[in-house]
Amino acid sequence: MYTQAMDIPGGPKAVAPGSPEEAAFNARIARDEKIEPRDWMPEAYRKTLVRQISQHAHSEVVGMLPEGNWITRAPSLKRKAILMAKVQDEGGHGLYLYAAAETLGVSRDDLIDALHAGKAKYSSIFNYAALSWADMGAIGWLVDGAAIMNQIPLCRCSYGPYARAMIRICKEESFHQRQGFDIMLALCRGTPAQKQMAQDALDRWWWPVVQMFGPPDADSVHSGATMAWGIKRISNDDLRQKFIDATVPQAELLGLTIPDPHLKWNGERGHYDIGPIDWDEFWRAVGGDGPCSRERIATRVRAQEEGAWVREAALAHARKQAARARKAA
Ligand code: BYC
Repeated sequence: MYTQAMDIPGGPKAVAPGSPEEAAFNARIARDEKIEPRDWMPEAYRKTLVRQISQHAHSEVVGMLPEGNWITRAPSLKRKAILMAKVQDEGGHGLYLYAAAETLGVSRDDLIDALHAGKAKYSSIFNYAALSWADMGAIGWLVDGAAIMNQIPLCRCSYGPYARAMIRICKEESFHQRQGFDIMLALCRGTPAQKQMAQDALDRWWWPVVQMFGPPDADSVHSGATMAWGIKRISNDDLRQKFIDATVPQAELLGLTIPDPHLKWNGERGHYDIGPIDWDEFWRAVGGDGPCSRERIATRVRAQEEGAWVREAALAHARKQAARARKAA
């Protein structure tokens, strides 16, 4: 599989700025070539990739939790099977991404320990509770919709293993988005109480999803470097705008109202204008003080502890297989 962990002995060498290695790296970035794990790369490039890819991996596995809570309460066998498949996909995305991060010389155990110690970030959006079945629709439609918007440009990221992982992830995310929209459509075509459930879910998820694209460009500390390196291709504000422009007509089709009294088409700009975003709320969620932040980490830590026997059994099995193969040889 294309994101298998690769060993890079010793890691990248430290090279003085302006060195021939750095000039060659910059030229490759300018030619839009992929950087691969064994290629020379500036330490800051490697570090920023580890930061972004590991945060992304953590978001996928923490993102399994709000939906995982609803598997036993899905309204039909079909919806249950679809939701289970989606949550399993997210676990898979986490695995591709941890494997991509490992190609940069970090260990998965260390990354997961940092998440469980509350030192690593994951997407702010997963600090919110999923209160009703309509939230499964809203998460798929809006959260996965925002994720696709953010992740399609990452398929062209300059770091090969991340870009290749993103291609597969985006294919799966588009199924996730469509299943969410399908849940919303079923509710909106249902009874008035079901439509109200869909509206209530939109009311609660809208602003956290708008925040999910990250701080405004003026406050985005990493964008300058990551855009120059071809990691990020489109800025936080531009992606947010694209998402809003694409989503407003979808809400109209559903017959739902976006909870923003300032939302208005601006013919001059050719975009929707929106009301002010509550950035204090965003930073509280990012800083571990969101409505479900503590519960999410506690659940992850418990899952890791309760799964220890599975990891031990898998390792014992692998050791036995290896011993058998050695004997046969
Ligand atoms: N939440 O300089 P900035 C999914 C942090 S999973 C938390 O703009 P950057 C799904 C940022 O890390 C989707 N923190 O940063 C899964 C930085 O802090 P540090 C997850 C955030 O990296 C299951 C600081 O704020 N997607 O879709 O240039 C079910 C300054 O920000 C957030 C990805 O991870 C946030 N929302 O841009 C359903 C995509 N935003 O690191 C769905 C990959 C910002 O200095 N990541 N921060 O401590 C990215 O594209 C970029 O990292 C971001 C942020 C756009 C998120």
